[in-house]
Amino acid sequence: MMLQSVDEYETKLGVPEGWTRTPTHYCPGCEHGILTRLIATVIEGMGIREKTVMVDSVGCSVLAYEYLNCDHIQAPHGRAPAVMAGVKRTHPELTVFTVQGDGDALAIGLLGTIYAAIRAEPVTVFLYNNSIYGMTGGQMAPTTAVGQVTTTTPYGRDLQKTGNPIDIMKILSQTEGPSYLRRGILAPEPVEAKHGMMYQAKNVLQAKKIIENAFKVQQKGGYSFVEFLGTCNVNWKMTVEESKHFLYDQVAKRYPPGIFRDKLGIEGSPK
Ligand SMILES: Cc1ncc(C[n+]2csc(CCOP(=O)(O)OP(=O)(O)O)c2C)c(N)n1
Ligand code: SF4
Ligand SMILES: [Mg+2]
Repeated sequence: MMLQSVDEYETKLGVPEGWTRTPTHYCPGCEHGILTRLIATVIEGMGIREKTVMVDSVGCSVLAYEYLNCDHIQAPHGRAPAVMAGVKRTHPELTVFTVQGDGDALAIGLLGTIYAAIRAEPVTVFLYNNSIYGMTGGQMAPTTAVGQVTTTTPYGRDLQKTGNPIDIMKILSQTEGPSYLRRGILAPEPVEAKHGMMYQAKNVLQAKKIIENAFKVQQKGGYSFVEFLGTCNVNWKMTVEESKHFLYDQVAKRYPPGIFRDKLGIEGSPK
């Protein structure tokens, strides 16, 4: 199906109730937009828009307050988990979530991230891991690969100077608090086909299901943390196509997708 304009696309595929139709600032080819749109679709599907609060963090996800028509509070620089806990404790009937970048959640915000998990706050974190500080121009993040060139590691990330990259699934798996720990991929997968390169949407569709699962876990009183792998073609200095290959060939090998904890058996047997 080839659609020519945004209006034609929205007429055919529909506009989620929670989508404001504001043109987004995301760079073309970035999955931040996919994530925001999927969250809007899931919120509509679950009928929770008027009882949902998004805590906006910092990084390219922050402007979701312009795009998602639910309630918002801003808590930049790693403070989202603490603010989510406050909102949820005072309003347990609400669905409370954040979208944080790897810089926000795993650098300045790592302590807040870990303690919210340890306390098993019934809230939901969606982490957008693009291995870099996207919004501020491509500095090294805690998830940047050893050897990866960024604006602050022009000769490649040096293990001796900066240590190993953080794997948040491994860290949170050491704590008893979380009910749902999941890693997924937001980008369509490039595959060789008979007439050239094609993109499979399988993981994008699965990402929608994972978002729904995370909210369901929260509704059952559990803490859910989802790490989504995404690209930042602009700061990786790649074409959109190269960035999808890099994500699947390199990043997803270092951070394999899967279920790391599923206490409530939301995806099958409890784990
Ligand atoms: C105290 C302070 N430190 C740093 C910044 C700059 N800052 C804004 S967003 C950001 C990093 C964003 O990276 P990430 O969280 O990975 O999100 P992304 O844009 O990659 O999705 C930084 C360092 C700031 N505004 N204030
Ligand atoms: S700077 Fe990177 S992460 Fe931010 S919108 Fe652009 S491509 Fe996406
Ligand atoms: Mg980032």
